[in-house]
Amino acid sequence: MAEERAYPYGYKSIPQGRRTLQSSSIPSQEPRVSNRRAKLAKAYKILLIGESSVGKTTIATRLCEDRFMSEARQHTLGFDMFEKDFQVDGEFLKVQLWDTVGQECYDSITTSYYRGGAGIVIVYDITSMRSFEMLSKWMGYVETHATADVSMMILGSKCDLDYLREVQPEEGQRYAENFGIQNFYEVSAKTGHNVQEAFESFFREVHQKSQEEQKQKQVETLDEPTKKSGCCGKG
Ligand SMILES: Nc1nc2c(ncn2[C@@H]2O[C@H](COP(=O)(O)OP(=O)(O)OP(=O)(O)O)[C@@H](O)[C@H]2O)c(=O)[nH]1
Ligand SMILES: [Mg+2]
Repeated sequence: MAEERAYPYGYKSIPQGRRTLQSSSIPSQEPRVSNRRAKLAKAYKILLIGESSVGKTTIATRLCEDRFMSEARQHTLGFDMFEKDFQVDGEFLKVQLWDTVGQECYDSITTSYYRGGAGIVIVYDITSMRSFEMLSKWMGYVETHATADVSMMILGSKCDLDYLREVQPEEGQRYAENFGIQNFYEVSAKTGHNVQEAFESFFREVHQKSQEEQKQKQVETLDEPTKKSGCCGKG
């Protein structure tokens, strides 16, 4: 059930939790918030990708609803969107977590949803070497469809099942490092281990990158008249 949370500055609440979306109603651009909310919360679209059954929906449910989904599960049909509010360095952020289906028959549909994504989280299952080997397929999609400087995180899921482990933590860490990805964590949606920590660190990176880009744009705008004066023979 969606959680209601009190906010300061007289701004009542943002409902959190999951919304199942019809593919026709899914915006492919950056998430929009109302003007009033926009002043208070910056919104980011984050995509969750990875092979089927690695635990993407279960991780999103743990993060946004703080519960573990039971064994009686279903493959995600189309897309689910989870919403979560975060506070980073005193600023309120609204995060839309797009949980995509991992089944291969949906591969061509999901590609359009990379547009407008500020961050991408790729999940593999530490008890499945195959899901780890398939990271290269997902990295390929990211390279093809996402913006070049998109923030990324890699998660090794189900770390409570250590006795079934097929992928060592160092292998995951090395893989992430090879791609220059700083945020790598092993998590368990069952126990909640590392879930909050991983996403908090990732959202901080996403937010900082966005702020740096904004500053850069301001500098470029300020530079503009100087360049023009150069054209008049003074520069
Ligand atoms: N023990 C354990 N089981 C988990 C964990 N996370 C997910 N699972 C189980 O793994 C199964 C698959 O989880 P899902 O979240 O449905 O996987 P998915 O990646 O969303 O799969 P698709 O929607 O088909 O792409 C479920 O039975 C979950 O209960 C975990 O941290 N520990
Ligand atoms: Mg799912």
